Amino acid sequence: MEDFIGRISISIQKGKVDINSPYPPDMKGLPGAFELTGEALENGVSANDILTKAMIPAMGIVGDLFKDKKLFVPQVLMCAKAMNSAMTHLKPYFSSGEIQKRGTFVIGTVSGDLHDIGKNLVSMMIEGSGWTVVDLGVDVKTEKFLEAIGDNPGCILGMSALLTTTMESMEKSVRTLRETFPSQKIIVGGAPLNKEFANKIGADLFAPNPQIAVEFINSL
Ligand code: B1M
Repeated sequence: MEDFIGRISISIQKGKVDINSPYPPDMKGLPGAFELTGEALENGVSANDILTKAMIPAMGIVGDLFKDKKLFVPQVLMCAKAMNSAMTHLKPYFSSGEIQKRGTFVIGTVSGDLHDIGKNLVSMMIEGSGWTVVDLGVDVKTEKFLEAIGDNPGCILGMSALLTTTMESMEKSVRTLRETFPSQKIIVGGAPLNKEFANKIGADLFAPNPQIAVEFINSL
């Protein structure tokens, strides 16, 4: 079992998706996260062990390296892709209830803003740490956030904004959401934001990177 756990972890850390993936060049022709996860399950390794001992710690390592600028966006996207390919094998176990999900995280890029690369990274990292993610996409109006919170009681909400102009829509959305759901946990992120802005608009956390968001929601 340890062998599979270690190999799945390495394949995710290195962004090795499957046997046909040419990335990373030094692993060309080798099985990736997809094949190794399938094999591990066939050999009796539990879905829960694969998730909690290989995948989640691997994405944690990736997040830390990204935070420390030792990995960059394209590499992190490959790691997330590798993790997602492994997840396809685990999905049936999630739905059967064998794996306990930590909760639901609703995320969207705020109204007027079409940037989604950062948001997608956050979604993938949070999904990789064991949460169900409801991704509302980009240009999300306040009403859509309200509806999603209503549909997912107890969820944590994440909002992303990349433009100084759309920081205003974020502020409006947070203030409106607070009127209906005063105790809703809200995390905000995006390059032009900072802690002072998050405090001013009444968000619970400014996450400068996905790993801070992961650490925060896992601590709740
Ligand atoms: Co746009 N754009 N863009 N753009 N774009 C910026 C943001 C800009 C800084 C470029 C510049 O002028 N230097 C500038 C904003 C200026 C400002 O407002 N201060 C800008 C502009 C002006 C525009 C347009 C207005 C351009 C135009 O049409 N005249 C237009 C606006 C469209 C719109 O949204 N309505 C526009 C369009 C676009 C593209 C469509 C071409 C494309 C987006 C493609 C896409 O997302 N699918 C694009 C891109 C790619 C960029 C840059 C080059 C890169 C953004 C990015 O993806 N970075 C950007 C310049 C730059 O940042 N260097 C720029 C990588 C990404 C991983 O980082 O999103 O910051 P980021 O996410 C980080 C953290 O912020 C954090 O985690 C991520 C990883 O660390 N994070 C969170 C983000 N959300 C989080 C949420 C969390 C937690 C952490 O919890 C919920």
